[in-house]
Amino acid sequence: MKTAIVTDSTAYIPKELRESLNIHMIPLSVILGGETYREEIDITAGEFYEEVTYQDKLPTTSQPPVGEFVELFEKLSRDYDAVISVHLSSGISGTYQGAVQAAGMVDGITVFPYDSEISCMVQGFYALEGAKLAREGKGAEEIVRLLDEMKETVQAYFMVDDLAHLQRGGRLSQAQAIIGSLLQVKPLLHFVDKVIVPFEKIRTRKKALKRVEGLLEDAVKDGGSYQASIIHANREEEAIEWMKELAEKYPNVEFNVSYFGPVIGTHLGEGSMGMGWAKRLAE
Ligand code: MYR
Repeated sequence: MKTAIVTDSTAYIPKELRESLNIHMIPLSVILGGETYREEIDITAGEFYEEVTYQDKLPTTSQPPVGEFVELFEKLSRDYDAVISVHLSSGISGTYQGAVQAAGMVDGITVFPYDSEISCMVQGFYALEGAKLAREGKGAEEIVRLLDEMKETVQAYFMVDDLAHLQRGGRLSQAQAIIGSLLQVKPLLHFVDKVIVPFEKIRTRKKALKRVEGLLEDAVKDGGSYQASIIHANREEEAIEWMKELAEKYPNVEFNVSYFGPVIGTHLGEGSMGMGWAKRLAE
């Protein structure tokens, strides 16, 4: 059985890595200054964070059209028996639902839409591990089972400089009053049941990062083999510094630095920083 792996642009897997593992990508779009850009294709993260500062109107985002999923799945049906389509959390975007709809519209290939219940490089971990398992010849159902197993070990925490972006985009699932009380602090955020909720109120960025390190330390103390990604919104230097510090302390964790690209950056704002990790399945 030949299984293809698809993910969407919000995994922000670098193009070369995607290509080396044969991961197919469907882009979400950002609407900026009246123009629609498919992220990772028409606009880079760097271009987005620069351009956004010149615009009076704040950007918005949109999910891929269902037709694009249908087209891709049909193309894949020529060479594959199955496809696992890994997407950002269904609680924050209709992208996963688009894959589900398209799955019911194509013949000749079995589509397994997969809700990562998260986004960014942590979603990327599912696509990367899935692609490695597919390369080893594992069947789609087995891969989905293993990804579900990995899900038990996934954690991610992030902080934003200004909660107003999340509030405006309607992606913070709490009563307005609670959000209001959080506007004065820098809460750590995380996903619970597919949606973003505050994890803890923390006053400073430094303390928030320390707290995330503590959560990582707890999670990886079994000595297993983990991968972690530090994810930043136009704060690469800070992210690299943090990664170097952590890499020295946690040798059983393989770290990388990734980014909040245009679509996720629209909802989090520049300056956001986070980290996510998962226990490894395959080498
Ligand atoms: C759409 O228009 O469908 C895209 C909506 C994207 C919402 C993004 C909300 C923030 C997600 C933060 C992910 C952090 C992962 C560590």
